[in-house]
Amino acid sequence: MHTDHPHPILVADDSSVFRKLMEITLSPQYRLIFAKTGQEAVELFSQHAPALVIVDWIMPDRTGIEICKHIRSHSQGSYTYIIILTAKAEKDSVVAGLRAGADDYLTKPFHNDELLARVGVGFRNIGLHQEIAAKNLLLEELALTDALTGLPNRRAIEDWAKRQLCAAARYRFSFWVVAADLDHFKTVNDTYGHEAGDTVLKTFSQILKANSRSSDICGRIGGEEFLSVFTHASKQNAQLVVERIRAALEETRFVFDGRNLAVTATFGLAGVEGPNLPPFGEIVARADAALYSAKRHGRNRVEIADSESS
Ligand code: GH3
Ligand code: MG
Ligand code: MG
Repeated sequence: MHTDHPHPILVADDSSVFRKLMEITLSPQYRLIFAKTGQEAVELFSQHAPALVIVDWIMPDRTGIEICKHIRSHSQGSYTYIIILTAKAEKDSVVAGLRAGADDYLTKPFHNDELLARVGVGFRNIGLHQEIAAKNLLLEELALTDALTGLPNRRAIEDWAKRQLCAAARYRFSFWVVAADLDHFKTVNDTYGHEAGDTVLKTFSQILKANSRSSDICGRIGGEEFLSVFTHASKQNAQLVVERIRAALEETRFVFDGRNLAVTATFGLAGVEGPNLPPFGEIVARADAALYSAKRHGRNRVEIADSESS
């Protein structure tokens, strides 16, 4: 019975005798695919993305070095463990093979149990590579996510926005930055406690998310400050969306300590459009200036920065 390896082992050898010997030893435990030539090995590699490749050092059309190099330069995301097979213990080819990217080698004629043991080591290595890749992915996600709300954090927004801003300049679509800040939020914390404050932050996050397109981004950049970016929107539409968000929060009733509470937020908007766009930080600064002007004018409102390049 095959063990549950999702990816097969690719065995590349021009000798039918060695292919048969490999099959006898490995097929009870592993799923195998066979290549008779170097060219076939390269093709099967890209078709099947094998986790482990056992490759004969000398084949008529390609050398083991070429195949190792090919595999290393065409890796499809996951690590491929390569074992080379050399006819005798030719130290030179072993060294060259390891240099070209092989992980291990076996000398022909091989010992069945040694082959099995080395393949086992290979899969152990592959398992470790997969664990590291999964952890890296998770860490990357965590590094870009605000833990309280699950929204993208400042770094994630900046990364995304900088790329989008280049596209906006090139394809001339509009780019809007919305800065939002909850009003008198310190009072919410002071009166009802930090947990109540956190509930408000989470609810506001949901409102932001529900009112932005999946092609846009909204995130929490710190404390009770949020930043969103809308693209492909007219001034009117951008204003409409933000007004809808403002109203949705205002209409939400929170119940803390048996008391009804309404929370509001203030918004600043800044938009650009055209072939020459200012850096992202500059647009954020303009949105912030509009936000603070709106705070001064009474809070719970939306103000738009004077347009420059639109
Ligand atoms: P303004 O209307 O001028 O914006 O007043 P404000 O009270 O909202 O602004 P201020 O910046 O003085 O206070 C922000 C408060 O946000 C202070 C802090 O208690 C609270 N805060 C920041 N981060 C968090 C958090 O993660 N959770 C909770 N519950 N509160 C937070
Ligand atoms: Mg505030
Ligand atoms: Mg603040």
